[in-house]
Amino acid sequence: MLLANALLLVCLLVSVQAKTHTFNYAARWAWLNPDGVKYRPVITLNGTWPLPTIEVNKGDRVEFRLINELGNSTTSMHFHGLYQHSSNWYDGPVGFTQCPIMEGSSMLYNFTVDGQSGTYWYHSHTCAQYSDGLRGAFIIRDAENGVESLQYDEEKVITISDWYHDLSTVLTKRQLSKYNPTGGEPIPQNALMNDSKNVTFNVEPEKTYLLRFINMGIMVSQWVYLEDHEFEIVEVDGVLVDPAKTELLYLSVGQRCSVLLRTKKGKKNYALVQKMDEQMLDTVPDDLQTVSTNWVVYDENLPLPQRTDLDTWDLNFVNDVDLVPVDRMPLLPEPDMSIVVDMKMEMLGDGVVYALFNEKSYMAPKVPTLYTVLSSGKMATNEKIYGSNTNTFVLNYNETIEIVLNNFDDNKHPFHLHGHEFQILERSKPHDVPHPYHANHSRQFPEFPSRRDTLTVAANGHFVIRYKSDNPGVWAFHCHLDWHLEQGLSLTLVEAPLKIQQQLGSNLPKDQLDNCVNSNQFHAYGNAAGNVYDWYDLRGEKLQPEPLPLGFTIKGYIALVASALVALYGLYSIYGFGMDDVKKHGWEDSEVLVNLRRKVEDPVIQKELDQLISQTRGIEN
Ligand SMILES: [Cu+2]
Repeated sequence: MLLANALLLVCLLVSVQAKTHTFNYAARWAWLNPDGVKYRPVITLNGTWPLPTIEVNKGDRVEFRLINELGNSTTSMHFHGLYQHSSNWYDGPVGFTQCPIMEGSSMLYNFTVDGQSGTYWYHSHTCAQYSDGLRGAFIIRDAENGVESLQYDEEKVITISDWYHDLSTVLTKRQLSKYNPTGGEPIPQNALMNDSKNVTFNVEPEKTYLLRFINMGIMVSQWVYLEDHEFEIVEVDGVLVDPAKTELLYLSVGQRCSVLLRTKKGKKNYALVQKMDEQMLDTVPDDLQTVSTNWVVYDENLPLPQRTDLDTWDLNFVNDVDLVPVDRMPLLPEPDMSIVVDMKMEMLGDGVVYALFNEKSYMAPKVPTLYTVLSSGKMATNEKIYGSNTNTFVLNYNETIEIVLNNFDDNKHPFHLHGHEFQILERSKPHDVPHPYHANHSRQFPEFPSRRDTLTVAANGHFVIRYKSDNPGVWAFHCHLDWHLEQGLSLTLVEAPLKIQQQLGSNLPKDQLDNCVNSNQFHAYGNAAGNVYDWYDLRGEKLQPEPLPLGFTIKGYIALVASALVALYGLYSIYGFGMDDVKKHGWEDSEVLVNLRRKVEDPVIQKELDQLISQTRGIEN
């Protein structure tokens, strides 16, 4: 009885302290010029941009209503890095956990922020839409176990991103086109810091600042350094780590890193430099500034210095794989399930370059995978019903899951797992030729592995990660370089489907159901093809195009013969035209020679000219 009363008291205290944050946000277009170079349409929330930073405490409730007033596009919202315990249907990715929010409709994201704290962000999970500006910072505070428990005087949120002058829809169309045979990604026009350029941050001497860096870009990783200063990394992707000193940060899109900055005694201003990782750009156009300068300002009356161009390789750098979580979560045991995926980029039969995991490119099902789980009863544990082109794996509850990712591509890729942080067991360095993972060649795994929710695989390299399937839900594992996600670089991880059914029940919230009903692309029930009578009948599901044919097809042979005939005709025409020319010019030439012959008196030259005249007349005849 005493224990029950005590528990009740604790529950009451928690419920008194936990707050509900209500947001009603309309997504609308505005005409803005963040980089000072070009105005373009940008997606605002209630007309505001940069988007508001959402700040909550661990345990708080969030009621985030997104109203689609874009007028020309569907939308959605994902809260990047949040576990969404028992609230999987508010995770946000279209095709995985929801239908798109239709024009004029809305959706309520209603969840408790539980069991985690740190630096997160929120962004649209509809195509590559967040590059149009629909992204902002999301901070979860925890005075006891979060970065808030550390000693610092002030805090600043610093976002970095790439920036395009074209709409994401235009860029995606251009990229997924047979006229882009290399599959080259769109090159950004600029890099932003806090959604602006030439930003200044005022500081005072001899103070400690907590800087929360977030890369909200869509493609390019960036280096960040503050001249003549050192950072101390204390948090990555919501995981508190032992302080690690570094002069240089590297953030792939989707990644966050909080650092402590101790300011100096003297008064002088310093360049805060952000630098795009040029290795990720197919080409570097002349007018693209890959390095941008911002400033940490000790004294507003002093000038803002030029940056010194440094080779970032000269700076001391801490690899995120070597960070040690403060909670000392031990290495997870040998996996119960190992998912080995080889990824590559390849042109398929329609001439478009796709991203393939084990030869399969992710194609969105006709029913969001979570809704298939919720409508399929006991069939939910059967991988087949989720479609043959969705790269779906069904995971058992509370097992150790290992993902081995082998990169057969010569670009880097930042992979993000929804609903979890994962342990990083191993990540290879970049290679010129593919180096897939071989278990027996590996080094000893760390005792307390570094954890995060977004990890970059090196060019032609690999990584090995583990996590526990203790969060029932449909979770995407995908490249956060969204142009690649559009090319199909995603897995669907259906974690403990029967438990998902227990947690969520079978009735969708009405606004979610309405969005499916109004969508001409998705249904709310059935297997990946929208079938409810025969769960194995996948006719009508979206499939990737056939591979490019090997060798010649009938069409190819016809084309070959036709082009050979055309070539022969062309040669004949050139010959005819050329000879015609020679005849004509021959005639003119012989006239010239005859005139010359009349004027020349030297008999030797006369003889030579006579020969030439008879030769050219021969051609004429
Ligand atoms: Cu990628």
